[in-house]
Formats: sequence, structure tokens, C-alpha cells
Amino acid sequence: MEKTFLMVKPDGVQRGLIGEIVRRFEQKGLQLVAAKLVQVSREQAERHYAEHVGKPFFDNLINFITSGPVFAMVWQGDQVIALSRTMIGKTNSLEALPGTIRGDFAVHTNLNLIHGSDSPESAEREIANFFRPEEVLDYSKAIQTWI
Ligand code: FUP
Repeated sequence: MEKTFLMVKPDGVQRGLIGEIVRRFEQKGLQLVAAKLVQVSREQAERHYAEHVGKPFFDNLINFITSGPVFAMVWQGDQVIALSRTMIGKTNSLEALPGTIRGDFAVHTNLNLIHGSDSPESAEREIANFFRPEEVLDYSKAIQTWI
């Protein structure tokens, strides 16, 4: 079963949107296998956003993601990486459609509420940057057989 790393960013935590965001993924039928509130360090943030080093928005991005707690999660499900990115919506706020998390709640591209891994390789790297292996649980849901 595929896993992805999802993170409610500091703006989502400040705005009290953790519950709303978790609700959407639960309702969809995805499985939460790890979660915790984290104050991200600069080193951890720079590892997370390594692909953006040198870009004009990099410093702002690191300052933002370390500005307050984030809610880090691992979700599991069939094609969960693509599915969760569809539910999150486009990075550019003007392209994030209503019905998506960003489309419904975010106005700015840089205050866009939530991060989701974009490939299995990113998911593995990002999960390892936030969770020890034993924090990611393996459990079955009775309900899983008929969703
Ligand atoms: P996403 O995968 O949708 O979170 O987007 P990216 O990994 O491409 O970008 C990570 C973060 O960098 C975004 F959430 C916001 C920030 N960013 C900008 O501020 N400006 C840009 O042009 C692109 C990204």
C-alpha cells in the first residue's frame, strides 16, 4: 500500500484547520498511520525543501515553515500520492480549484496550508525526515475491505 507525507503548514495550524483537513482525508477513505505536531528546525526545513535551494522564494519558504508548529502526517492508501495532491489542489493559488483544500481555504501561493509529497521517492525521504520508523504504524481497519 502506498504512503505519503502530508503536512498542515503553520498557516493551517494557526487558522484552526487541522481538523477540517484531517476530516477530508478520513472521509475519502484514506488511512492515517502517523501524526504529530512539530516545531520544524531550520536544518529539517532545508532538508524538506532541498529541491528549492537557490530559488528566489527559498528563504521566505524556510522562514515560513519554521515560524510555528506544523501538523505532520503519514497517510496510506491506493495511489494516495496522486489522490491527495488532487485533493490539495494546485500550488498556484489562482489555479487551485474550489473543492480542493487550497481552492477552498487559501488565497496566497506561499500561504497554501498544506504540503503533500509528489512522488514515491519524495514521500520516502520526507517521511524519514519527520518520523522514526516505529512511529509509522501498521494496522488494519475492518472498514477497509468494503471502501
Ligand atoms: P507543492 O508541491 O504544491 O507544495 O509545491 P512546490 O513543492 O512546488 O513548492 C513548495 C512551496 O514553495 C509552496 F508550497 C510555496 C512555495 N512556492 C512559492 O512560494 N513560489 C513558487 O513560485 C513556488 C513555490
